[in-house]
Amino acid sequence: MSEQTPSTTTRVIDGKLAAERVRQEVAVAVAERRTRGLRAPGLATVLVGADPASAVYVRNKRKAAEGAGIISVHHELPAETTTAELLACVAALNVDDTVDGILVQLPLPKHIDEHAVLVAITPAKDVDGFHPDNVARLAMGLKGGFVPCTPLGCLRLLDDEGVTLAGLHAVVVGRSNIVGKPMASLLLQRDATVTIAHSKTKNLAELTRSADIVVAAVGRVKMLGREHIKPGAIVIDVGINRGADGKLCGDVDFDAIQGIALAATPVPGGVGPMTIAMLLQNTLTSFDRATGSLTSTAKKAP
Ligand code: NAP
Ligand code: L37
Repeated sequence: MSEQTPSTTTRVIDGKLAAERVRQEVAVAVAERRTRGLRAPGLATVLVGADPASAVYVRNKRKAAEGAGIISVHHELPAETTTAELLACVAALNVDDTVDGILVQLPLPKHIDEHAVLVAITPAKDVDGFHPDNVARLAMGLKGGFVPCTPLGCLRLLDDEGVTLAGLHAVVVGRSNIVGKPMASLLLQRDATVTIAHSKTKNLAELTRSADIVVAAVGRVKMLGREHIKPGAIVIDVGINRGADGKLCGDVDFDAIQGIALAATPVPGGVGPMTIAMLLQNTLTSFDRATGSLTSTAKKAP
C-alpha cells in the first residue's frame, strides 16, 4: 500500500469465489439448524413489472437461496399494480411466520410510492436494510439491524483482502441510499477516514487519487481511469453498466488501472455476486433472531 512502490500486477478480487464461500457458510449454518429440528429459513421476493435486469437479479437471488436450503417464496406482480395492492402483499408477508426476509426489488414502476412500500416492510424482516429504522441503526452504529447487501458485500471483500481500514482514507463515489451512503457509514464505523463524492464534487480525480480505498457506485461506464487511482490503492467497483459493445462493465476502467491499483474487483464477477451472498447471510440472521437460535456459527451483523 506504499505510495512509492506501485505494484506491478493488480490483484483481481474474485467476488464470485468469495460469494461461493459465503453461500457455503450459510448452507452449512442452515443445515445445522435443520438437524436441531428447526424449520428452514424463508425468503420472500417481490418483483413488480418486467424490468429485465431486475428479473435476472431476482431469479439469481431465489436460486442462491434455494441452493443454501432457504425456502424461496416469489410474488410476481404486473406493472399496473397499485401502491395499495403492493402494500397488501407486504402486509401479508410481514405476518407470515415462515417468512424471515422480505425483498421488494427496486426500481418499482414510477406510479408506486416507493417510500411507502419500504416503510411498510417490518424492520425485523427487512433483509435489504432499506427501512428507516435499519438505516438509523447503521448510521448510529447500533447492532441488531440489517445492513444493505451491496455495501455489506464490499466490506466483506475488503475484510477477505486482509485490509485494516482504521486510519485509511476511503473515497466513496456516489451517495445513493442503497450503496454510497451505507457504504460510507460502514467504512466510518471501521475507523476509516471517509469522503463521499457525488455529481457536484469538484476535482474528482484529485480527490480519489488521495484515497487508499476507492468505492465506485455511480452507474457510468468506465468513468474512473488511471488518473483517478493512487498507486497501491484498493478499488471496489459497484457499477453495473452496459458498455458500447453491449457487454457488462463497471464504473472503473479495469484495464487502465492495471499495475496501479494493488487490487480491484472486476465487473462482472466482483461485487454483484457478493450482493446475493449477503442477502442469504441477512436472511439467516433474521431467521436466527426469529427462532432465538443464534450460535457461534451464526455471523453477527456488523
Ligand atoms: P444512483 O442512485 O443512480 O446514484 C448514483 C450516484 O452517483 C449519485 O450519488 C450521483 O450523484 C453520483 N454521480 C453521478 N454522476 C457522477 C459524476 N460524474 N461524478 C461523481 N458522482 C456522480 O445509483 P446506485 O443505485 O447507487 O447504483 C450505482 C451503480 O451501482 C449502478 O451502476 C448500479 O447498477 C450499480 N449497482 C450494483 C449493485 C451490485 O450488486 N453490484 C447493487 C446496486 C447498484 P448525485 O447524488 O449528485 O446525483
Ligand atoms: N438488495 N439489491 C437489493 N435490492 C434492490 O432493490 N435493486 C436492488 C438491488 N440491487 C441488485 O440486486 N443489484 C445486483 C446487481 C448485480 C448482481 C446482483 C444484484 C449480479 O449478480 N451481477 C453479476 C452479473 C449478472 C448479469 O449477468 O447481469 C456480476 O457478476 O456482477
